[in-house]
Amino acid sequence: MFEYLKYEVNNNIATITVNRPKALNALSAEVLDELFEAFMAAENDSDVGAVILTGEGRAFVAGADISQMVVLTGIDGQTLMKKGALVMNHIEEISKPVIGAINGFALGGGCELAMACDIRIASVNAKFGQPEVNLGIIPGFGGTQRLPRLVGKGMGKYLMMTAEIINAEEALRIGLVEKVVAAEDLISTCESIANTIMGKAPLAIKALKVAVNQGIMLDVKTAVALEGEVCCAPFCSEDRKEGMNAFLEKRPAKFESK
Ligand code: CO8
Repeated sequence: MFEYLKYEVNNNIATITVNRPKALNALSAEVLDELFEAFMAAENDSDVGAVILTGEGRAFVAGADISQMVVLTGIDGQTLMKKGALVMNHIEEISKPVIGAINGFALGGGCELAMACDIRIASVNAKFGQPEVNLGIIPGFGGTQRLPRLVGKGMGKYLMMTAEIINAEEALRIGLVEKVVAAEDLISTCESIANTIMGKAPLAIKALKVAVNQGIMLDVKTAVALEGEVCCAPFCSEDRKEGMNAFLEKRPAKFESK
């Protein structure tokens, strides 16, 4: 189905693995196209309740493909930037939870890809950074915006201006990742988190994503009004009745609606 990705669905979890290990999974235009298609497939598959995104070998993704970018004109560069930004937005906006399993280098476009995920779990071997200024460019797949939103303006500028590569513990300390685990536990930890989330009401998870992703770009008052609008769908669902009745009846809830 894909040349540069592995795509597997097991137990309602779609695992997407960037599979170009000889180039440390660098994001060529072709890989970006396939990522868009793979996330579209996961979104459209009613058997899929969550997505795990990871990389094959010793990298998550070591960035946009420098050997492809080196020959681009300014206009071609803009086209690539738009493609990358579109893919990251698409990943962020799908209705299902996306967990980044960061197994190794997550640099440049790779760190931007990780930041498009809802939740990031890092292996102790993971390394993060935005080294674009070393190449005479700046992050172009959303990094200048998502990094400060995750780690703060000062730390975001520090990382982007110095191009410093940080380890998983430092990424955890600054809030770039949510957990750090042993390499051998990475996928099972992500699967366990995916299963936990899939046990909740899907409409609530979907609404949460919209409220957080869209609300964070607004002033608080407007964002709270958005939260009020977005919470209507889960509140009006059968799952709300089920969840509340289950609590009162002291039994686990069984959610049905998608
Ligand atoms: N692009 C293309 N090939 C890469 C990339 C990359 N980003 N990263 C690694 N590779 C290749 C290497 O060229 C090498 O290939 P080969 O074996 O054919 O020589 C292979 O992967 C293995 O890499 P190394 O031998 O360098 O492995 P090391 O363990 O010595 O080093 C590093 C690992 C530290 C990860 C090193 O490879 C490195 O620094 N890579 C580049 C990291 C980087 O600068 N990333 C940012 C790229 S720019 C970007 O992502 C911007 C996105 C938005 C741009 C929008 C504008 C259009």
